[in-house]
Amino acid sequence: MRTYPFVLPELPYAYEFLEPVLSSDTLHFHHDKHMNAYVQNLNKALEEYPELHNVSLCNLLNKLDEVPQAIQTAVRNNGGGVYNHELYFSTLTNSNADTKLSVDLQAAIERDFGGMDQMIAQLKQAAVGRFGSGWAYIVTDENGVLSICSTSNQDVPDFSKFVPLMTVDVWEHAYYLDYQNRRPDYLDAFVKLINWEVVSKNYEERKEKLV
Ligand code: MN3
Repeated sequence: MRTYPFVLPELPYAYEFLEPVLSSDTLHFHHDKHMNAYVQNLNKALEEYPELHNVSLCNLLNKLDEVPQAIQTAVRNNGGGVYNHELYFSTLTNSNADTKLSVDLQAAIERDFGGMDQMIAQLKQAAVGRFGSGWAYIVTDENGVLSICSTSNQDVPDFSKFVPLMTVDVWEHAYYLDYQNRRPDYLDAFVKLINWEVVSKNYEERKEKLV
């Protein structure tokens, strides 16, 4: 469980590793500037509140009403930014990697969506349909039932009910350098980057991740 002071995690691969889908320039700006700003601003918000220094990020986000009013918005926006970006970067790999789904996750995808193509279509639909900035996710509940959801800005799903397995960032900073305003083109390319081994591991560990 990560707690204050939060640190910017290293990318789990080189900045060029996601090319040609996402450029090294995009990764540098996205990780080193955008994500780093969320980490620094979250720490700044929590600095004067020692009683929150041993509360995990997921617990902070899931119990925002227990966070002092003065920093609720800062924790919501910047804490969500830290959580969402960490999940986003951690579930990507090179488009040639050909990672494999676990048997359990594959069975759940068949059962809950009718197959991989249908699940990806729903994920893209949620991501394209999100007005303005936000996120789309594949989530599981405690029993392993899968669904698609989306949030706006840096909000996160309800961690007491859902464990996000992966997420796609539809803020323009995630794709503008490479795809300009063409969000659907970004999404068509982005889904080739999903690291299904990591997604499968997140699925297996769902019970430990629920808040
Ligand atoms: Mn982003």
